[in-house]
Amino acid sequence: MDIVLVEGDITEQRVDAVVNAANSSLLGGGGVDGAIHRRGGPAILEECRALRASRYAGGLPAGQAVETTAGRLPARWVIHTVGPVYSRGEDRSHLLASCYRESLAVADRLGAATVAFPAISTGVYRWPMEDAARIALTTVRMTTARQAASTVREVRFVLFSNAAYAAFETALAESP
Ligand code: AR6
Repeated sequence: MDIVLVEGDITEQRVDAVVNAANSSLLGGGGVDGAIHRRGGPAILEECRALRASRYAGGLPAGQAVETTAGRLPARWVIHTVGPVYSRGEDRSHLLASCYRESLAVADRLGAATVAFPAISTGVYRWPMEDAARIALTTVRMTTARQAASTVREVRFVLFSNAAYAAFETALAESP
């Protein structure tokens, strides 16, 4: 399994699955979520609404993941996951780690070979980039090491700024 870092826009990635840093409502928002819905078109929101009306009437809890179509994106699926809001008073790293783990489990169930992740929780949810990068890389490495039979062959982190890319590059070099 390869881990690849790119600086760019996740909506332009030709991959099997694009992970969305959504919120519990699943009904869209700003940041990467807004970009995915804008570029992917209304088919994604339609499936999100159906999920809210069935499996996730109370919203998708933080740390969990669920797939929809990718609409007009150059991908097959969008995997929506809800990152935790950063808190100085409470350690919520297990929820951030869970986003990566659960998204990879969904990708494996779908049979995806390539998966693109944004830096979950590092925008509106204010998680410090260096710490988020360390959690992301450690979790992806641990998860894929445990699931040797997974269909996932490439995990691509798509970083939206030079600073985000640099933080992931450092964390990649340091991660066990
Ligand atoms: N491609 C890749 N990364 C992006 C893109 C893009 N097109 N756009 C933004 N980022 P955020 P969160 C980066 O705020 O912190 C939404 O309103 C961005 O620079 O999208 O998990 C949801 O609906 C940052 O590093 O997600 C939720 O309400 C990272 O993606 C809430 O924001 C994540 O920033 C979720 O907050």
